[in-house]
Amino acid sequence: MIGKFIVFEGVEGGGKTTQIKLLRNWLLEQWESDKLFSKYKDLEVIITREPGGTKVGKALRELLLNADLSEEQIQEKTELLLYAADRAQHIETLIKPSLERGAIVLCDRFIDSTIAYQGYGRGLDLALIKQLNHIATGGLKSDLTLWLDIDVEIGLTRAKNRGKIDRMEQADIQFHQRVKKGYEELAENNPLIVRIDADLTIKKVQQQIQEIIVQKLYSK
Ligand code: T5A
Repeated sequence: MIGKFIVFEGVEGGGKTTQIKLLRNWLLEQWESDKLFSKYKDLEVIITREPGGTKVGKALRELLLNADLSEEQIQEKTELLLYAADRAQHIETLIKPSLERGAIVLCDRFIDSTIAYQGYGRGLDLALIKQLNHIATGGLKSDLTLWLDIDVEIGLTRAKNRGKIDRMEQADIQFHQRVKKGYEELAENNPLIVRIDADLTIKKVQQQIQEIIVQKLYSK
C-alpha cells in the first residue's frame, strides 16, 4: 500500500495543527514540481483529527472539550469511552477507507493521546486503555508517529494566547506534566514514534518533520 497513516502527537499547543497543514502543502508542492517522490504523484493527502474527524466525532468533540463542564460532570471513565467512541467511528468511516484508496492520512492525535492523557494524566488503568484502543482501531497502527515535544508551560501559554481555553487545557499543570511523561515513556518503547523538538520556530520544526518523512517513509 502506497498510502500512509502519519500521526501527530504531543501536549497542548505543540504546533500539531500548524505543522500538519505545512506538511500537506509541502508534500503537494514536491509532487507538483517533481522534486521528490515523483512516483507518488497525485496521491490524495487528507488531514483529520481526534476527537472530531467525523460528523459523530464533531458532536463528541464539543462535549469533550466543553469548558463549562466540570470534572464531576464528565467522569474519567466516561471521558475515556467518549474518546474511544470517536476513534471507532473515525477508523471505520474515514481512516480505513482512505488508506484503502491509497491516500496519505495526516492525523492530529490518535491512540497515544489516550495513553498519555487518560492513562498517565488521569491515572486510568493502562492495560484497559490498550484493550479499548484495540477495540476502537481493530489493531490499525500508524506508519509513523511524530511526537512534537515541547515544554508544557510554553505549549499551554501558546494555547492560551490563541483565545479561550478548552476543558482539557483547564486541567492543572501537574496533569499536563504527567501527560508529557507519558509521551516520553511511549517514545522510549516504540521506534515508530519519532521525537521532534517543537520548542523551535515554526520553520525549523517543519524542516525536522520533512527530513523524517523523507528518511522513514519515502526514501526508496
Ligand atoms: N485528548 C485527545 C485526550 O485526552 N485523549 C484522546 O484520546 C484524544 C484523541 C484535543 C484535546 O483532547 C485531548 C487532548 C487535547 O486536550 P485539541 O484542540 O485538538 O483538543 O487540542 P490540541 O491537539 O492540543 O490542539 P491545539 O490546537 O491546542 O494545539 P496544536 O494543534 O498542537 O498547536 P497549534 O498548531 O494550534 O498551535 C498553537 C498556537 O501556537 C502557535 C500557533 O500559531 C497557535 O497560535 N505556534 C507557534 N508559536 C511559536 N513557535 C512555534 N513553533 C509555533 N507553532 C505553533
